[in-house]
Amino acid sequence: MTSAPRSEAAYDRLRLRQWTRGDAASAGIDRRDLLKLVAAASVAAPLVPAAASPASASQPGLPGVVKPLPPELFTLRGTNAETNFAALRDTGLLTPADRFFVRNHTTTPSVDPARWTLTVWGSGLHGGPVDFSYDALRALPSVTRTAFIECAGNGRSYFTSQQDQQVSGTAWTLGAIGTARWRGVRLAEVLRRAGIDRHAVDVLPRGLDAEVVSDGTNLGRVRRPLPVSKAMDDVLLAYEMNGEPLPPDHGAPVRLIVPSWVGIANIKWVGDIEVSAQPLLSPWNTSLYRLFGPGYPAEGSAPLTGQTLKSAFELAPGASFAAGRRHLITGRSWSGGAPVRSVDVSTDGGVRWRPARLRDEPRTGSWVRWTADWSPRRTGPGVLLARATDRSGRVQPAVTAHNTQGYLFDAVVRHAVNVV
Ligand SMILES: Nc1nc2c(c(=O)[nH]1)N[C@H]1C(S)=C(S)[C@@H](COP(=O)(O)O)O[C@H]1N2
Ligand SMILES: [Mo]
Repeated sequence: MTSAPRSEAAYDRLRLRQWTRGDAASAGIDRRDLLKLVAAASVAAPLVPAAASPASASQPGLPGVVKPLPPELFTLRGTNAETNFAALRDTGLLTPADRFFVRNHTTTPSVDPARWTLTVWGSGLHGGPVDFSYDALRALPSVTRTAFIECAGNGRSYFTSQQDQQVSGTAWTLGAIGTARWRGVRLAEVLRRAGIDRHAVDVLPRGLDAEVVSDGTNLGRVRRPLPVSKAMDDVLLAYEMNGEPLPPDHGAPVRLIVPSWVGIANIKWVGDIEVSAQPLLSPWNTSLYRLFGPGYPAEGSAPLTGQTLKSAFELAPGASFAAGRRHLITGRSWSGGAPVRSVDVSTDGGVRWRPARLRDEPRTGSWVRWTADWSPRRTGPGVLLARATDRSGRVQPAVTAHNTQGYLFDAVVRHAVNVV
């Protein structure tokens, strides 16, 4: 990973300065609308509650999502479906596509690969636009890698339930993450074939899903610029997930995989990629996916890049355990910064901690499964905690600093259980 958050911050100051002077482009949205959105981002609105969806009773799914979303596997939240962590207990390292969370700004589009083309265009190319058909893309050298995708707002609801703070956005618990094995073409390969110029600074992939209208403002199609350094590094244009063609809800026929970065970078249903010699802005790197609030500048932090550090038990909320028996408790930990080094577990509400047993070789951009034994003696309510440390030395804190949109929650989550 070449672009440390610090260089992204410096680069972003340049991007914003150029934008103020009118040298940076915010195509697809009016400048004044974008400024208004940035101003509004520093105020938190209430969380979107879980959908009390009448559809889920008769037909387990969401109108905008193709795959079934049975309640034992998913919790529906607006247009999105959160994976129930308890449903991962019998899965391996990889999350099967039928259990992978779905985050849709609008609805899953139906894209015919035979008629699909990827258009690469913009001022950062030597020549004019270059089109790649699905077959042409599949004929290029392929690479395979295991990577998690995690929404920047994963864990957001704990700002409210654990820290008593107001944040806006989807009220995820910890299930807005999944890990899969992706196969595709390196974005760098495609950009080189399209004739990327050394003056290129930003790469803007855009989805083929519907335009997003938020509070009456049309934000345009989902798109978020990547600095050229990241785009040329480890990003994939993926067409396979766990050995199968990409499913519709996860971006068929082709999506971006941006390892270790916030979920929004992984643009689904990509239709075109602008390569620009000028810095680019979109709502998804200005008013969204930055940290806003008292501790941050008015225009927010630099755009979010790497994910943070988290742990989750593969248990339902309030899960029951029989007293006087030995139980195997399981969970997973992950970090966008470095491989997980160790995980500690507490079964007494955080007084004593002991190491969990790691079941996987920790790797960058993936998660590790872990286990611990627990023999509860006394009946009644209890709290389980898991705290990960990564190889950069980062440890999950007790509290996450507040930001209005509830991004990057990394504090230790208190998982309520019942001993019976
Ligand atoms: N085109 C498009 N790409 C998108 C989105 C979207 O709504 N449209 N959602 C983004 C967000 S916020 C996340 S967290 C991930 C979720 O990927 P998944 O639905 O495959 O789990 O996709 C990202 N890519
Ligand atoms: Mo997301």
